[in-house]
Amino acid sequence: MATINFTVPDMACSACAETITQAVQTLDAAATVDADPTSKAVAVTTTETAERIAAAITNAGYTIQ
Ligand SMILES: [Cu+2]
Repeated sequence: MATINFTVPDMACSACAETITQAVQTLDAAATVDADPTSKAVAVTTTETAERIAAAITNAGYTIQ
């Protein structure tokens, strides 16, 4: 498994972090997601590709920087 790091500037609060976590875990139920609204950092440990994780986050309504 690889850890993929994203920056999501419009992740404003813990609810946003939870939404992003759920979106990623809908794609990969085994993924570990560390989403921090303060630093805007999302670290995903997954067997999925970065492209598919990015699409899940984007489809949840967030923009990746
Ligand atoms: Cu929020």
